[in-house]
Amino acid sequence: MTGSTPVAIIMGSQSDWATMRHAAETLDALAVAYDARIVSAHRTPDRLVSFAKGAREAGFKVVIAGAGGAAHLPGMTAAMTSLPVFGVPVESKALSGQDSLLSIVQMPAGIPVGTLAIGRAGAVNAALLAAAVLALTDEALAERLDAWRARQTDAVTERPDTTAN
Ligand code: RP5
Repeated sequence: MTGSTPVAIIMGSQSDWATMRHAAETLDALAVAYDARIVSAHRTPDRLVSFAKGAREAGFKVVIAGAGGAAHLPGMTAAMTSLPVFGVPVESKALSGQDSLLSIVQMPAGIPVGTLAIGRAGAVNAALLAAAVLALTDEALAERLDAWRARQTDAVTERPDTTAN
């Protein structure tokens, strides 16, 4: 962890990387530095406490936390840091991520987690939100974010390719 790395991407398990890599790739596209780490609320609780309590001092500005199932990671992280925490519900096998979503979104008043959509869309949007927060004080990043969105707009064709499946 270094002071020049503004975003922490944490996830509960290696198995979450298939989803959370989309957050990482989006930050790569915006040239935003991040540190991706496995931090499990259940299996490595001491690692979670150490990470969350030290996140601000470590120089992070925003935390993206992805977890699935009984997904306590984003909420517990938010309980131990006042940095913005964006939660990504990972699509679970048993309940298709509905368990993850409800675990993350329904925080009691006082400890906020900005909860995104289930799966890849949530991971991409968490990265875009993190970038938008950082862009409040970084004009060059604001321009890269605008350019990213303009490219997305340009990529939408007027009509569907009717030969595609
Ligand atoms: C959660 O349990 C993780 O966030 C992951 O989504 C889920 C399953 O973990 P594994 O059993 O695949 O390691 O803590």
